[in-house]
Amino acid sequence: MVLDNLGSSLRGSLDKLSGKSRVSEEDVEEIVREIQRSLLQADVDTSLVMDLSSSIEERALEEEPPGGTTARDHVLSIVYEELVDLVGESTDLPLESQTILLAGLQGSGKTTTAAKMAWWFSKKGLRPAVVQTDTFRPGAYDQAKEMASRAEVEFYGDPDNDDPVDIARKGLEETSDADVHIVDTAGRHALEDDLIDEIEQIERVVDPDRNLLVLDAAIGQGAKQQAQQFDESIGIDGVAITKLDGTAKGGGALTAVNETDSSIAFLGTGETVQDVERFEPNGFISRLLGMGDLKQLTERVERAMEETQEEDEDWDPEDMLQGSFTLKDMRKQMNAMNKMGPLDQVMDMIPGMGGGMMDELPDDAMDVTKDRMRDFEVVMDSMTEAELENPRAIGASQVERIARGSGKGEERVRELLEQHKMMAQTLKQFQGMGQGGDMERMMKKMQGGGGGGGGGMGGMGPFG
Ligand SMILES: Nc1nc2c(ncn2[C@@H]2O[C@H](COP(=O)(O)OP(=O)(O)OP(=O)(O)O)[C@@H](O)[C@H]2O)c(=O)[nH]1
Ligand SMILES: [Mg+2]
Repeated sequence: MVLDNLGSSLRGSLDKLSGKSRVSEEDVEEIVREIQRSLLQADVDTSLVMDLSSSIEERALEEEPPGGTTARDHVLSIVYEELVDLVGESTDLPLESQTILLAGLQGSGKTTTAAKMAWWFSKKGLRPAVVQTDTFRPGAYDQAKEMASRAEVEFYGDPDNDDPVDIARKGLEETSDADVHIVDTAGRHALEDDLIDEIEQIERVVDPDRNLLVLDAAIGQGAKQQAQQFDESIGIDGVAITKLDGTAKGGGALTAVNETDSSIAFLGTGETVQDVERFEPNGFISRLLGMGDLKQLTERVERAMEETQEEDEDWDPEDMLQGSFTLKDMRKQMNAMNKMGPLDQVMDMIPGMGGGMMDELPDDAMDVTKDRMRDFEVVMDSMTEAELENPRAIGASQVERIARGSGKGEERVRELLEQHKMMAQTLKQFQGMGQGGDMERMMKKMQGGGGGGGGGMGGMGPFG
């Protein structure tokens, strides 16, 4: 994941501020150094890094922390705002009829992203179609067709036609019933004139509402030039960053976004059509800083619920964000999680478990965690309704009974209670961020005010 170690290294320095009411110049310098190191390691453009760190430094030293805010929270909220500002807003994608053209180098993930985006739009109630115009790579047609069928969306391609422009034209005609047309194009190993010619011609015929550049997260500083060239030829409105599930650093993609004055639209986090997320700057940075990303998590839980028909009349993930977080909520979350994709991705979104925590785990920790979750299930099965609803009331004698009943040992039972407490606490912090704990409203508010410099969000005490 992008800037993976930023969260953990930064939290280290920030923790040193705990208990202090003022930050010293030294403190700020150390924090800024950590940020610089992480960003540069992640291949973010040097001048961007310098701009960012100097504004953090300036603000941390000059701005007065709002009353009652600790030094740590004050600095954290500045870092947060500046990082949100760096990654920028999410590309505007209205949920309406539109045509989207995908561009990018060979293997960047265009075809996969086309199917993922189509799947995403279909989940939003629109009717998408994928049009495959790649006549360059043998197998492109079959691959795109296969992926579109996995996404359960309409598909057009023609393996017998070797004119991509003609395919594009016919594709739009043949799929005219669809609302959202996603046009996939061929890639080349480098930006050659014939690729540029081809995509310009397709662009003219397709007349897209949006052009998205698909970039592999592994692309380093080279992203800048590539982005510039595509921007010059067809104009880039947004970027889809793929393969964020790998070890890639992703900073190059951030640089490309800044270079083209565009924004990030989607993040690809795996090979299947469901491994896609709409980019959300606030959630993204929260996750990066190890604050968890509740909105994404809620969305994934909802999806997982729908898919497994487990939709439970009594349970709405939103409730969890509003009021009390019971062991039942935690169990639902765990159940859904198994259907939500790779555990480490999901973990990243859980408040208190994200970011650095994953880095610190040994390689086989994920399996251990899976075992632990299974144990937690068994432990919960040995609890009464009342205990599940109000775990705080569970005392030593109950722990003993539950341990005996589940055969899992008292330590496991306590671990579960600990874990629940931690999650509940972090949720509370998030609730505190909005007035009246309204998560949706808070997110909107933050999106409206975030990144605007000044102290827009600082006053809300988001980390208090
Ligand atoms: N792990 C992972 N793999 C991905 C992701 N997106 C794409 N891939 C893989 O990357 C490889 C290339 O993806 P494609 O979608 O075929 O890329 P493309 O840009 O269409 O490639 P060309 O058509 O040859 O230019 C495939 O093996 C995909 O499965 C992602 O988000 N995560
Ligand atoms: Mg392709």
